This record gives sequence, structure tokens and C-alpha cells, in this order.
Amino acid sequence: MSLTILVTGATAGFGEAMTRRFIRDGHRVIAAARRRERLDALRAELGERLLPFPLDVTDAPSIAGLPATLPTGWQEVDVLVNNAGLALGMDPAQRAKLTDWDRMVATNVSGLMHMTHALLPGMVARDRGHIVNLGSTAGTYPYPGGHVYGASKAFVKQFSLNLRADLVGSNVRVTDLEPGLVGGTEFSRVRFGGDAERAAKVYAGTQPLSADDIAEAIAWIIGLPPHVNVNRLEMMPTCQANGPLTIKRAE
Ligand code: NDP
Ligand code: 8X3
Repeated sequence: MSLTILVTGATAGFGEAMTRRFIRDGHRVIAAARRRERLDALRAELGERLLPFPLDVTDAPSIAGLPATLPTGWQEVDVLVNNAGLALGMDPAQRAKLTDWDRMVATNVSGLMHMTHALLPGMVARDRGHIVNLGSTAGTYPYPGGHVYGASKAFVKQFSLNLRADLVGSNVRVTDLEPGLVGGTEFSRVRFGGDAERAAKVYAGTQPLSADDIAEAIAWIIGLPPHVNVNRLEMMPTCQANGPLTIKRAE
């Protein structure tokens, strides 16, 4: 069955990988992100089943118009993947920039919330739909420098679970996908302000998950029979595990 899938953050990383995967699987993708030239390149490569949709998820007024601002024939969104998100900085909280905190909340929390608010009523009216939210292991396990990023992903997890509570008995599904270490995306470069060398160190000596692994998991989640809801799915590479509590000893 061919679905209409709206992917936020489709121009890089997970979003780009899942866009390619969904098109390959015969679906239609509304590819949303800020970098228009990348959206146009994806359209040129992947064809007319991809609709480039320039969108900044922190721009509340432009989201409020959805789905009516989508072209005719694209307004009934079957699957919303709230993937756009970012971490900024890894300094301890007491040295973090307030502007970074605000931007993480605006993107990871408010952006995801606004997209959901715009598209959920249509799904409920049609009694069909699926919202897949990109949470993170950072929303469950604290780590130094994770402060607002981890907290934003804890919001994503609890919001997803609470949506399910409201939607119980309907055919609208909600999933919180919670990956751990995933390499090959722009995530760490964005986190470290474009410092490619520092970003590369995050993955040195590891075999992290890839964006294609995430796309594979989402393809499975949305392809399950309609009565099956994956509430939360936590994924890690085999080189990663939950660590013990940390104690800092005097030197
Ligand atoms: P990337 O940085 O590679 O990609 C992020 C995407 O989000 C880009 O396409 C970017 O496009 C888009 N984006 C960022 N801000 C906005 C905005 N304001 N409006 C619209 N689009 C935006 O990240 P990943 O693919 O690695 O991560 C994707 C999601 O998965 C994020 O939510 C992240 O927190 C989460 N995650 C990542 C993990 C990892 O280790 N990589 C692990 C667990 C979760 P553009 O700049 O064109 O707008
Ligand atoms: C991304 C994973 O561990 O860098 O959400 O926070 S981590």
C-alpha cells in the first residue's frame, strides 16, 4: 500500500535515508527542511513521488497552515515522521549558552509539537495515521553535557506515550524511536558548531548505527499490521550499552 509520508529534516542524516527508503518502497514523501537546494536535488534524483516542501519547524505560523498549504492530492498525510532535531554544545550546563538551549527547545520540542498539532486532527478524522517521533537514548539516560538536549528527548518520549493514551482505540499510531550512537549524519558537526574533527572523534573506534539502520527500523514500524503499535523502540549499536553510574573521585 502506497502511503503519503511527511518527513521533517529530510535533507540530511536519518531524514534523507528514510526519504530514499520510502520512495524505494513505493510511498510518496513530502520532504520538509530548510535547505531548499537539497530538497530540489532530492526531487531531481527521486522523481515526482517526492514533494519538496521548504519548512522551518520553528516557524509556527507556516506550520499552522498545514495541511491546507500542501498541494491538492498531498493533504492527507498517512505518516508524519517528526525527525528534524538537533543538539547544540556539550559544555556543562553552567557554561551552556541560553540561546542554544532555546533553539533546542524550539526545534526538538515546539517544532515537533506544532507539526503534531497541525496534522493529528486529520489523521483522527480519517481514523488512519501514524506519527513517528525521533526520540533518543539521551531522553532516558543522562550524560554530562546532555542537559537540555536529553530533556527535550525525554519530552518527546512522554509526549508520544501521552498521545497514545488519547488515541487508544483509534487507528492512529504513535511511536517514539530512540536511537543511541548513530554515525554518518550531520548531528555531531551541528552540535560542535561545524568542527568536523571534534565530531569525528565521537565515532572513532566504533561501529555506530547508520542512518540506513534507522530507515530500516521505521520502514518496519510503519509496515506492521494497523492494529500493532510500537510504543517505544530503543536501538544501540553493539559497541554501546547502558553504562554504570559515574563517580568522580578526587585526583
Ligand atoms: P542531522 O543533523 O544529520 O539532520 C538533521 C535534519 O534536520 C537536517 O535535514 C536539517 O535540515 C533538519 N533540521 C534542523 N533544524 C530544522 C528546522 N528548524 N526546521 C526543519 N528542519 C530542520 O541529524 P540526524 O539525522 O543525525 O538526526 C535526526 C534526528 O534524530 C534528530 O531529531 C536527532 O536529535 C535524532 N537522533 C540522532 C541521533 C544521532 O546519533 N545522530 C541519535 C538519536 C536521535 P536543514 O538544515 O536543511 O533544515
Ligand atoms: C543522539 C545520541 O548520545 O549523542 O541523540 O545524545 S547522543
